[in-house]
Amino acid sequence: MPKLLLATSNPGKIREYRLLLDGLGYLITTPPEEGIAEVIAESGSTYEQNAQLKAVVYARSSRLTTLADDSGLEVDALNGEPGIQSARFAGEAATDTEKVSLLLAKLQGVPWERRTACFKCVIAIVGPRGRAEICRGECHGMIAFEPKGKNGFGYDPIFVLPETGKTMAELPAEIKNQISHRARASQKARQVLQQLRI
Ligand code: ITT
Repeated sequence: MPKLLLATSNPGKIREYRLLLDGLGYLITTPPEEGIAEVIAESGSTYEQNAQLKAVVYARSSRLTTLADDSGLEVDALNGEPGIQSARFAGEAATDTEKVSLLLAKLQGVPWERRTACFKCVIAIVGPRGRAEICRGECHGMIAFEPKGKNGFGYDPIFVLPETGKTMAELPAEIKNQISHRARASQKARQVLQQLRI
């Protein structure tokens, strides 16, 4: 079975991709499993550039088909912040809880109807021929007034899906994996990965 390297150090993303890319005939592997420890400065100014940067660097050092994900949360009342800075929004070493607290503090006093937000996910896949394919997905929702739920990662405890009235962190992984920004981008990524095997 060919290997597919998930070029990420985020355990939440790895958990989700193991399910989202199941059954494609790839053996999913991670940088530590391949003995690779790249430190990449995400120097791009778009999700696309950062995803491509991560995929290309890891594909070069692993010589494997490689998938990278650059994602983020865009909050309308904050003019799209934290956006591509979502991971580093509260400083390099901040925990998910600290990031969530900072975001809630910035939204203090903002009423429900103005708390609209969107999760974005851009996947870059680099195959054996070195060409990068890009797949995008998004998911619209609202920012809660307080965190709820223990599932998922990152900003999931404060991202409410209006159609369910629940936060992403209150939903089981199977449901998040049907509706999330990453799920949507992955539907396209599955097609790309299938093509690369032919
Ligand atoms: P890699 O670059 O190693 O993949 P990262 O966490 O630094 O890991 P990003 O630069 O793409 O990845 O940052 C995305 C951040 O956006 C992530 O750290 C979360 O805080 C947030 N995020 C992305 N997808 C999310 C999701 O499905 N649920 C909650 N938060 C999410």
